[in-house]
Amino acid sequence: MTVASSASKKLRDTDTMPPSAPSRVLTRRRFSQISGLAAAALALPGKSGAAPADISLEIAPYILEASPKHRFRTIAYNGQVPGPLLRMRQGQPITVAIRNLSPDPEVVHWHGLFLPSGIDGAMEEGTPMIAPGATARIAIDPDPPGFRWYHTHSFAGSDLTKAQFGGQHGFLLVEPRENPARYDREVFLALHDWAARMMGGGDGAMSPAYEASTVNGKILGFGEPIRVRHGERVLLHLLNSSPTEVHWIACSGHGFQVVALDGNDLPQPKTVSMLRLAPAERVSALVQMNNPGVWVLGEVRKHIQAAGMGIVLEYANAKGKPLWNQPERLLWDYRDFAKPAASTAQATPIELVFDSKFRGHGNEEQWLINGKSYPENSDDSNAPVLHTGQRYRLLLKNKSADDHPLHLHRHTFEVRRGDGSPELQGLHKDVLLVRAGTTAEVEFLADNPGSTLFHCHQQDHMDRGFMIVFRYV
Ligand SMILES: [Cu+2]
Repeated sequence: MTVASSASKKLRDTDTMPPSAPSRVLTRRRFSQISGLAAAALALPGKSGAAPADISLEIAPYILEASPKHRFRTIAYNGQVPGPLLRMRQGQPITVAIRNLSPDPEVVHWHGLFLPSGIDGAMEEGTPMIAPGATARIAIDPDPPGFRWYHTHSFAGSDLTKAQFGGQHGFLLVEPRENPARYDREVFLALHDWAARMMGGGDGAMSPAYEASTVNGKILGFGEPIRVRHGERVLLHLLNSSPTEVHWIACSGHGFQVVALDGNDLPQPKTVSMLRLAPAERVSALVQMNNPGVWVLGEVRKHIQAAGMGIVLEYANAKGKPLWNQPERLLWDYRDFAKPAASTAQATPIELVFDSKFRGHGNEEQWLINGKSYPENSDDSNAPVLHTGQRYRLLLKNKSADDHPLHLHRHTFEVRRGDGSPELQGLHKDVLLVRAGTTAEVEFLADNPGSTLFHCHQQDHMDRGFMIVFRYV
C-alpha cells in the first residue's frame, strides 16, 4: 500500500531542467523540410475588423509547477497544461485562431478528426507551420463525435523538451448530434512524462527515460483530488499524451467499465480492473462510485507512480490518507473490446513492414517502413496509393524489437487482428499498439481524399524516419 505522502518523499528537485542529451545523428532532412515550411504560415485577414474566432489558442512559453519541487520550462496552450478542454458539436462548423508566441514554428494536429490535409496539422500532409509571431485561422467541421485531442506535431530530435516532450496537448470532445447522458459527470485526465534523458538499454540502443510523471500536469498529492459523491456514475476520459511511454492505470477499490476506445463506442461495454494506454490512445470508462473512502487512481507500476503519476479520488465526507491497492499483474487485451468477425469484408491489402537500422552503440536507431525511412518511402515511386471509395487492409508487420503505437491521420480504422488474434470486428480506433515481432491488421475506408500521414506516435521514432504518407489518386 502506498500513500501519496510517502510517494512525495521520494521526489527529487528537478527545478532546473536536465541538460539536453549530447547531439546525435538526426534526420536532418526532416528538420530542414519543417523549417522551410515555416515561411508559408497561413496569413490572417489583413483588416483589424476580422470576426473573432470561436476558439482562441495561444502557444507560448510556460512554467509548469507539477509540484513545488518540480518546475518545468515548457510551451503550453493558453497558459495551462493540459490545454483548455475544447467542446465542439458534430456538424457545427467552428473557427479556431491559433497564435504562435513561441520562438519556433508550430503546428496543431487535431487528432482523430476527419479534416482536410491542409489543416489537419502535419507538415508532411501539407499543413503550413505557423511562424513565430503569426496567427493561423482555420475552420473545423467537427466529425466524428467522441473523445479526440489536439497536440503539436513538430520535431524534437535531440532536444528532449520540444514537441510532444513538452506541454502542448489538450482534450477535445466532439459531442454527438444526440447525446443521451448515462453518467452524472465527466472527468478528463491526461497522463504525461517530463524531463527526459537518453538512456542506454541492454541492447546498446538509446531511448528516453523520465524524471517525473503527472496526471493533468500534477505530481500525485499536489493536484486537486477528483471529488465524488457516493452513488455517482463518473465518466472518465483518459488520454496518454506521453511522448514515448505506455501507461497502466488502476483505480483502487474500483473497476472501469470501458465504453469507448480512442473516443469510439465499443460493440458492448466491458469491465476491467486496469487500463493500458499507449501514447496517443484514449480510454473512456464509467466508474461507479460505490466504495467510499480516499483512494489513489494511478500508474500500476510502482516506480512510475512514485515518480508522480497518480491522482487522489476523494469521496465527500471521507478522510484519511489515500489508499492504493497494488495489482499483481498487468492485464490488457484489445480482443476483450471487439467481437469475433462474422464475415470478412473485401479489402485491398497494403503491407507495411517496420524495422530499425542500428547505428552503433549509444546512438538511436533509424526507423524503416518497407525498408526506407521517411521521406524516401513517401516519394512518387514508393508512396502507397489510395483510391477514393476503396476499402484497404493494412498488414502491420512489426519486425523490430520494440512495441509501436501506430496512428493513421484523418481516418478511423477497424481493428481486424491484434496480438496474434483471430479475425475481429467492431473495434474502431485511430491508434494501435503493435507489439514487437507481431503482425496486426486494420481496415479503413478511403473516404477523405488528401495526403494522409501514418506514423509511430513515439516522438523519437517518428523523428527518426517512422512515418509514411499515403496519397489519394
Ligand atoms: Cu515507434
